[in-house]
Amino acid sequence: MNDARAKGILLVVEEPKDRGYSEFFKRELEEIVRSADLEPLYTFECKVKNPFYRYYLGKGKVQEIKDFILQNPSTSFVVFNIEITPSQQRNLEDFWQVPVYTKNGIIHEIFARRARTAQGRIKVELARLRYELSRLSGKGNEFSRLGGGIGTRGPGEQKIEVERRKIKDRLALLRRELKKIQQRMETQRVARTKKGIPQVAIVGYTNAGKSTLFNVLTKSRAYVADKMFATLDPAAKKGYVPEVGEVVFIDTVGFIRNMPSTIKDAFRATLEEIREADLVLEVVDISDPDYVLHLQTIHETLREINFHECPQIIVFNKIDLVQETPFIASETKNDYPCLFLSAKNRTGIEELLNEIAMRLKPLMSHLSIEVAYEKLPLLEKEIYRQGYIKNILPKSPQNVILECLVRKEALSRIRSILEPAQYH
Ligand SMILES: Nc1nc2c(ncn2[C@@H]2O[C@H](COP(=O)(O)OP(=O)(O)OP(=O)(O)O)[C@@H](O)[C@H]2O)c(=O)[nH]1
Ligand SMILES: [Mg+2]
Repeated sequence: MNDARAKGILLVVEEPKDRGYSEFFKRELEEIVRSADLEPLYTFECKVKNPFYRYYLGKGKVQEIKDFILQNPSTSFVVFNIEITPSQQRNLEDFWQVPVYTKNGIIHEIFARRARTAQGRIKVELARLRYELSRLSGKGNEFSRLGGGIGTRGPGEQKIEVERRKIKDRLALLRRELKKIQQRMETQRVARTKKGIPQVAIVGYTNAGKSTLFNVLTKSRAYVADKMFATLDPAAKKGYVPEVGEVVFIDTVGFIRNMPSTIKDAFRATLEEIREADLVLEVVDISDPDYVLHLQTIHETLREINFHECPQIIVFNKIDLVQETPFIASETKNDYPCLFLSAKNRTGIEELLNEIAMRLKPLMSHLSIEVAYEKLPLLEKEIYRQGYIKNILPKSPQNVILECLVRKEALSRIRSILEPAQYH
């Protein structure tokens, strides 16, 4: 099955600002390439202080790669972990005679393939067009050089202008479409919050197991895959937490370090949805050698959307893949509570539910209500939507005492069922 995958060279360039991260970039690029259904054949690493104009890389390196391609005719692409200009890309393609990609280009491609809903598709196209537009600006400079003397508009520049206009028109159309869809979604979201059900957002690095955990907690079947960015559209579904009652869990798009800014912008709104959450579960793949970096990325991203102060639980997932439970330093955890589990094997889920319950309980009020038997069914129904009944005790032939836990925001509705005097 995998034999049909195109094989290619990974080029990991370490720029001075990224010193020391090349191993991480290498693993990340490999994973991104695999997620795009391509196969890494060989990885070249190089340090570049000052990029060269023509090929970005020095002549020696360009030739070394050319020799490798000649000796390995199955090489069908080269991918860079950094951005190079469109002209450098073309020059290299001419010299190596294989397509040249960049990491950001591939990420846009993966997002384009994964988007399922109308909203997801529009966001991905918006991101891709913005990316193309940014590259066109580079192209414009290069074309204008061909365009003759100072002050004249060369033919290249005019062509670029037409392309740029086309992209801008399409961008405007897509933005309008997206706005319409988002207004619809906003209504649904408001309805959800109004109901007063606690919300728990599941966030984390891509491929950490967020959707797997979401499925376990909500007993549903969101798309799970051993690929990066399997989830693009946030999913929200109800689950049940003991002593709290119904809780809405929100599955989200995965984070990645150095996410292309175009994609980040497109999905910022999606991520901002989690700002309604009462609690965040940060899912981390403990079996990944880079889990500490992943955790940092999550914290940085939450800070970017100004959401780092929300109560959080760190969930170290895939514990089944490690021999020993590692010691986690407190600065790594940011002092948040943490626990270890396997979403796939469903071990540690009960402990997680207890921890969630502990964090959500302060949102709930304990009530002890004396109520007439005939009002009980109506009240029970309301409470089960908003919380949890702990006990029903007979008080008199007409009345019972109902002990329950209800979300604070829901108190007014319960009040409207009862007479205020009966409510303690
Ligand atoms: N061994 C093991 N594998 C797991 C566990 N949880 C999830 N996985 C696997 O990890 C892969 C990624 O899982 P997903 O749930 O799709 O991850 P995600 O975080 O939603 O990924 P994106 O949506 O791409 O960001 C899948 O192959 C899962 O089967 C676990 O506890 N143990
Ligand atoms: Mg997912």
